[in-house]
Amino acid sequence: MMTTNASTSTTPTSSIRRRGKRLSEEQRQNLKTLMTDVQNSVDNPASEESIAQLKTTVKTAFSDRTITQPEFQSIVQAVTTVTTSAGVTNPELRVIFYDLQDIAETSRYPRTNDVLTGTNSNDTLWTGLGNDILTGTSAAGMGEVDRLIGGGGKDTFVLGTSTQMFYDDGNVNTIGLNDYATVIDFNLKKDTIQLKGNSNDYVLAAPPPGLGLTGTGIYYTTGQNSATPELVGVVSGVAIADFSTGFTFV
Ligand SMILES: [Ca+2]
Ligand SMILES: [Ca+2]
Ligand SMILES: [Ca+2]
Repeated sequence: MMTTNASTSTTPTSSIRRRGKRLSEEQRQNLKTLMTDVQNSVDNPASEESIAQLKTTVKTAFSDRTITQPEFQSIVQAVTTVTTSAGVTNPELRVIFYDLQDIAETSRYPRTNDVLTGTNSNDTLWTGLGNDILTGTSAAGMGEVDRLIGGGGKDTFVLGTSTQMFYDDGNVNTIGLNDYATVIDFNLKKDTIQLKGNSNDYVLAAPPPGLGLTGTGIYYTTGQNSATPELVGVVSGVAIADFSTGFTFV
């Protein structure tokens, strides 16, 4: 499952307006780059159908030589579908969603601050240009692998609330590799990861080697989990030494 089934709410400032202006050369170039990057990231025949769908969506959006905001949202959906089905790596995913960010910026879409919540299965969530709050799960995150992409702005990635730590497999003897959230585009200067409890409950270390990921793993280490820390999150491609910046505990 992906954003199709995610629930989203937008601040009241959001307005959908049809832009009469023709596509600029910059927008055209950005779309071309997007399609090239998607194509280069996907090598799985099973995803051909979703790539075809993306091409149709882009072509339809193109047909009147404008990309309205709803058309852009359709492109985002189609890209999300492709990247979910195709085994796209996290660095590739980051490049693709930066391309979408470029399109949104050159199209001057409103910068809304969004609250986006995923489902109780695997999600890829992207929230665009505003200061957004992303929660990968509608339940506790058990058995879910979610990919969170905040886009531009100052974003908050929710890996736990005051009442619930997400992505715990409930087994104190396993690392819990089947449930975690990956933050794809974390910016240590602007973004925040929200965790339940306090910093003493967690350690930051390399991601588990079996996952083939680079960056920083976030492990829960308190109580019965101290012998085998539980993986709850991975910050893709960013080395983080301590909890002094980029985290909030609730
Ligand atoms: Ca999920
Ligand atoms: Ca954002
Ligand atoms: Ca886990």
